[in-house]
Amino acid sequence: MSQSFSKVLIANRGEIAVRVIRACRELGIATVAVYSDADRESLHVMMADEAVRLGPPPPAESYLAIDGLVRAARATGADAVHPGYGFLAENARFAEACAAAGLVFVGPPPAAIRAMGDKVAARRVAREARVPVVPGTEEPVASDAEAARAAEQIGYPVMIKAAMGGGGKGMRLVRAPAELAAALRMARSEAGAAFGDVAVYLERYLEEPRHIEVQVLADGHGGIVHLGERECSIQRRHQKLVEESPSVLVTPELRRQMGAAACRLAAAVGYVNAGTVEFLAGGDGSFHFLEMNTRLQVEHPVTELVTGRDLVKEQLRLAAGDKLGYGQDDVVQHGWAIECRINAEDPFAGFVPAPGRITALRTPGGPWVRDDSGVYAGYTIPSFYDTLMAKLIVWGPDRDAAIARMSRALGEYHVAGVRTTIPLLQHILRDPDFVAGRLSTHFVDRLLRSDRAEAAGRRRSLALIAATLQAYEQAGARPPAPPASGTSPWKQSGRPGPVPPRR
Ligand code: MV4
Repeated sequence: MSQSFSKVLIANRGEIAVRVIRACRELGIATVAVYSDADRESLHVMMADEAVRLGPPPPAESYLAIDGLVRAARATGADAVHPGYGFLAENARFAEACAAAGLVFVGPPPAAIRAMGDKVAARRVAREARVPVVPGTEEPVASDAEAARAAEQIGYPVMIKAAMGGGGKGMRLVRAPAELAAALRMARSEAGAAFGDVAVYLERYLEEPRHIEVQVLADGHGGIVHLGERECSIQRRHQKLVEESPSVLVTPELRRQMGAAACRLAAAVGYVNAGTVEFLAGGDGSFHFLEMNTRLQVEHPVTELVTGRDLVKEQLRLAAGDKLGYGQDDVVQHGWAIECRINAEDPFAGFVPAPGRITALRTPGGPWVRDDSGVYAGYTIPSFYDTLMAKLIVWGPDRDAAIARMSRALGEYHVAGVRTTIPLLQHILRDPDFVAGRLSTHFVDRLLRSDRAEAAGRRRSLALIAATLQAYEQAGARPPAPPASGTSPWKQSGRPGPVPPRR
């Protein structure tokens, strides 16, 4: 490394803070953890070389408090700040505050964060870079009449999206002109409450897309490569459950096209560091730009396992001003990797968050099994943050081998004291459609439709998950929304859902 860091402050918590600490330790870089009062006993605090208290548990008073984080970095003599994902990772003002304090922000330039945070601006950059975008408006729609004209031109069904949104929050599907005005009103009000900006735009609604994203790495010297794709279609309410790389849908030619498009976008926006370009892909080889995530992603390990490259070390190197040092031809994908997110949520109670004390824990091992966890036996999962406990990632020479290995590893995972999503993950891994690679963004909803689950016969617990979910959805309109922590305040979805019935 040209000018490596001597100490890095990690402005995050949980498994991703642990992940960054591990990379730093291997590089001989000292680490500073930060923690809220709810995280005194957290694994990232125990693993870092030193730790600084931020404040009370609410994110606004701890992990989102820019001044406190910058002060902690200055006080400990850190020379760089890694934001992880969520919290302040995509906050341009935080990146600027770091720079103003003489700290290197381990992420892209503030201008790139800003441009990609504004979805209308991001679509413009993509169009200008000849990246296929979903047909839609080039500007936010100013009035109902303008929206109606635009929708006719785009063709129904259309999707209303918040200009400053992302990640699926504040979206509204409109199937017919008669529904448009009411949907616009709702979308604007949701966007205003969640993002502080009522601007919305329209896109053509793609019916059964797959969510495929491309990992890019860019240095500050004109070097840009992509590290292939991740298939992220297996999700529930915009929370991914299972991710894999490569994608069964992506041929070498499609990979070349999507990769080149992602690199063109990164170049056009002046990107430096690791970033992810999200696409919706059809089964016919078509793909359309959705948004760019200007951070390290939760699911980055599947890319690491198939490319053999440590993305956090790459981030640190690139932030220090290094050149990539290799080109696209040097990037090779080998074998197949799958990640399962293990959340402390009760799948038998409408996926209600299940914080509490982990009384016993046995984690899987064996060849090509990786457990990226933020917890330990005896640890109490606090209720203030998101429910992600751990990520289980496996590698195999091909998809079938990776699926078999993941099933085996999930079977070895024992968590006592809190409910987890492991039972649902087991069902997904055994599902005939999943095994055959028939994936779409509707996969989990379909799996959890009670009739389908009941038809699964011997898979009794799947029927139970589906039935309890249905009961919760009927009782409370919707099960509790995932907690908003881990997202920036302007990405939060406003108020939480109704409290589900107790069993
Ligand atoms: C769409 C779409 C269909 N058509 N846009 C959801 C997350 C956000 N980033 C965008 N999302 C979608 N945008 C158009 N024009 C369908 C989704 C979508 C989705 C996308 C990726 C993964 C899961 C999803 C689940 C439901 C809807």
